[in-house]
Amino acid sequence: MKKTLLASMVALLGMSVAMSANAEFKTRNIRLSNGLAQTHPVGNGVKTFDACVQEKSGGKMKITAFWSSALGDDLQATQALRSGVQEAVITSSSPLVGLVPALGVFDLPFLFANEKEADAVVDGDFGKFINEKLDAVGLVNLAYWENGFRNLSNSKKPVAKWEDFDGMKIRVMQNNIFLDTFKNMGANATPMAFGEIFSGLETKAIDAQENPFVTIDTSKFYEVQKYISVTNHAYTPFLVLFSKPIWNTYSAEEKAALSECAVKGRDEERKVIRALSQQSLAKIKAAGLQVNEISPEEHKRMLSKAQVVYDKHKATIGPDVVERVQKTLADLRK
Ligand code: TK8
Repeated sequence: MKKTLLASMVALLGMSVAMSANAEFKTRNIRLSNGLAQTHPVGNGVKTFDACVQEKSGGKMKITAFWSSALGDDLQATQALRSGVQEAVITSSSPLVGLVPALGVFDLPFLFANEKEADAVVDGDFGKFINEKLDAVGLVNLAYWENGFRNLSNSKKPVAKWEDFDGMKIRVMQNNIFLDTFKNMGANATPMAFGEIFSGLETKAIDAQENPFVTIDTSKFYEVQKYISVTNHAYTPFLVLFSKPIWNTYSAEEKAALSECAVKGRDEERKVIRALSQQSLAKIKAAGLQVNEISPEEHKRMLSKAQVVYDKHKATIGPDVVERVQKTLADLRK
């Protein structure tokens, strides 16, 4: 008798401890949108992110993801966050330069040499410095995830040097730096939302697009393209953005859970995308696309050709921002 009483007292105590932890959490259904297909490694990251917030909140918070631009493109979804009608989006930084000009720093061609450098910059002080600018326009950036180094695909001809871009109709992100980079190479660049690429390529409204191998694979662009060039011309990160007006209504525990879990999701997403990249390239090859490498000399030529883009856009990005990233990179390269 005494033993059962004690056991039930212990059980009750356990329940109340669990309840007080969960009392800081309300029922929250977080709608998170994305332009990618769910099969992209961002899907793995979101799964980890969701499992983590569910665990921390005792099942009260959960993430409902919408894929393939189902809730609008990157910029539309971001605006919905700013006005507090949607909780979260995973977006490329590039279409948001109109809101935060400093984000243009990530569009500068050939800025990062490798993923390690990119991680150190975005996960470090420079990333925090950019986050403050996002915060000022109503966006809480929970973490930087990987989109990856971008490569050019097209349906026209092999591209191995900048002159080959000549006259090519290429889709670029809605961003002046990308527009200028490709115009400077001689291409006929058109800004377009991500969700319109596949049909644009299929109907030949555009000849070319540029994205990492994993995106070309999971969004099936290889079905409507013939050539791919390993240009690695830019590394544009993903931002995991949360609506600040909604964020402000959350408890400290809820905020902490989201911040910590977005980082867990990031680690998973980066692991999966890096393991998949070469497999995606192999799949693209197996689908019949011709792969063209860019020689190191040509890479150098492209980089020097791109210098005018740096000069032209430094003022709009913010000279302090460009100098800051260059200083950070110089320190890393010491
Ligand atoms: C997906 C986009 C995509 C980006 C682009 O919504 O637009 O080309 O690289 O990943 O954010």
